[in-house]
Amino acid sequence: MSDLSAFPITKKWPAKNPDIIQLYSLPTPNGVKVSIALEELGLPYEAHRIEFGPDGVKSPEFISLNPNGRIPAIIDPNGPDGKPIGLFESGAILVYLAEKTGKLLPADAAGRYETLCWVMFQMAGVGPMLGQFGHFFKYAADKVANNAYPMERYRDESKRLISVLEARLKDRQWIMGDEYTIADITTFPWVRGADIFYGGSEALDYAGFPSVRAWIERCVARPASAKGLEIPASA
Ligand SMILES: N[C@@H](CCC(=O)N[C@@H](CS)C(=O)NCC(=O)O)C(=O)O
Repeated sequence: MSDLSAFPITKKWPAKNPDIIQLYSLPTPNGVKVSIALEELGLPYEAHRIEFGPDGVKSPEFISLNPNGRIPAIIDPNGPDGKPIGLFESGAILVYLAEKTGKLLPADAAGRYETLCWVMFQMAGVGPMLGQFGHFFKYAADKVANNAYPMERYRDESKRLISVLEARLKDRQWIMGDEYTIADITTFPWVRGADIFYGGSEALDYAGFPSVRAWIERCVARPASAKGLEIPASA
């Protein structure tokens, strides 16, 4: 049996089966990237639901695994050289899981780097911009009632980024063509989430992005991806 005692997070959220991947997450657009990848890969894992706030993501035990205090994070008891490894940042976790299994990332070097370009495009652009849009559009709308500029700035940049995706997906099934990859897994939960969580599809003009909408439907129609969207479930 694997010994995870070097990871203080396992004291607060004990592993029932320390021999399988431990996922610390919530079903948010960043969190579900990892549960979707784990489901698509068919890897055994144990999901721990970590709430926002001082008893969850900001607790010393969680911070010991991710100094940034944000889900998702994982421990893989069978990491490089067979030793346990802890990881945070959804993009890094997806690359790790893809490389560990040789799946969800094209085998040829050029395809692999092209996929990573789109993963970075999401990590640095789509996620942060749509997140800020949602903040001003939904959660802090009362704080900017007299100043539309913050919402408009992030709305317009979000629309521009989605138009980049629209062009990419016009004649492709998935971001990388015929292969479903970590580029799709990192991106679709955010574009879908701006509608589901923020009610932003009209403000972001989703009607004008038919290829993106059809791609989201294809992603959600994959049973493993649909399942990952709900994990970790509430208690
Ligand atoms: N760049 C990080 C972002 C993670 C992130 O922002 N997670 C949010 C949930 S979607 C979170 O944990 N927020 C908690 C907080 O802000 O206190 C990643 O992709 O893993």
